[in-house]
Amino acid sequence: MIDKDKIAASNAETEANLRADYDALGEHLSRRGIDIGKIKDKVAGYGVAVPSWGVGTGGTRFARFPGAGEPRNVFDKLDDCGVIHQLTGATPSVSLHIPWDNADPADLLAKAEETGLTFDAMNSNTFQDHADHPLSYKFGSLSHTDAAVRQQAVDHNVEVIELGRKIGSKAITVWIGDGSNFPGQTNFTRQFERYLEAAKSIYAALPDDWRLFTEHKMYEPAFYSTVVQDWGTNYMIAQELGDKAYCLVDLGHHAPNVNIEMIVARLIQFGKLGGFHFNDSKYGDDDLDTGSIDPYRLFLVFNELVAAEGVKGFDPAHMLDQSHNVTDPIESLMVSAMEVQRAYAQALLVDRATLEGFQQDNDALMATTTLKRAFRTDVEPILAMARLEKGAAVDPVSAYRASAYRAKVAGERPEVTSGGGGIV
Ligand SMILES: [Mn+2]
Repeated sequence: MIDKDKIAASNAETEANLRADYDALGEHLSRRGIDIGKIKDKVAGYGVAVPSWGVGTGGTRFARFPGAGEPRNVFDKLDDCGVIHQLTGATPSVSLHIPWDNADPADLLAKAEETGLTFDAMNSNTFQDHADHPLSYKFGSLSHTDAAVRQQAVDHNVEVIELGRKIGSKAITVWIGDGSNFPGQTNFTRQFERYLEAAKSIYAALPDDWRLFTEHKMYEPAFYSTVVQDWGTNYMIAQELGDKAYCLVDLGHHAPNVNIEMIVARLIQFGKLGGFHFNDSKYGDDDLDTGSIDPYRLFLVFNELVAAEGVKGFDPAHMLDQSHNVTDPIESLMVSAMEVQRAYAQALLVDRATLEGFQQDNDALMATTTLKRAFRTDVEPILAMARLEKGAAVDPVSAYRASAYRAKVAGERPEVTSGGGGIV
């Protein structure tokens, strides 16, 4: 973790300027009838989970270039995640991925306490073979033609739930790579029937206070057809399974130009929005940093979420899911967490009563201008003040660089040579 005095020293340099900016923004917002303190309190209470796999350097299908001081195991990952939360105050939980993060639950809990973190949704993995699984997932997992492979995949998911139960998690996210690469390779209907039957077996193992999130993705690794390819299929799954089953929306898992915020609205309307994997994309499932390409879309998603606040049972999980090839993953995850917070703060500024009036009057121009006005407001002083007040860093990236944390862990963690390509 980073020395608290170093964070305080970093904050002292900018505190006076921040207070002046915050007061000026407060005055501006009060003219719009908005209490800046209320917005700041909501932002301060907001958290997004960090994916354990996000703190390692990712890669592409072509190569992976390891970074200095990469985490060697789940405990190193939790140290890195602890630093992200320490500096941003925005990432209180971690989403684990099994088998990558398999460890003794008591040791995981001890490390979580040491780093000030809790565990968010668990993630299972049947898109690659496991050393201790005798059968291969090459031709699928939950939808495989062989019942023994399906059972092996179900058993794995049940084990992940069991581990999650011991460490305080309350949800499991299931994403599978099942599909096909050739027309005719599979029977779409039979394959989906097999998937549903297997998913029902996982659902049956869910504790009463747990939720099951299924995650859709248009393509990859299957390039012709994918079993859970879009939100429509995902919604059918959630409907078939029951009340504890919800849809997870990964922003990168849609065709270009798809109206994701509208999908979010539909899932909210029918009580099936389970949560998010935030990231950004230009072409496909690029796993780029959240808000790095299309911050307006992120804002529009949050506009739907803020509009739904207070709806009974509305409690989507918020997680980041991105891959870092050219940046220090800790820096990318800090910036992304702040981008998510920024979109939330901007969405809180939308004048909803006025917007509704323009919608009712079919005043398209003024309706969209109302949204834009909130989006254009620079809310950085609100975010920074929320961080300052909770002892996090006003400028997390500067404080992180000044701490030399990466150089320190690089000395303790020998560089891992790449075992091959692929996003890991
Ligand atoms: Mn995802």
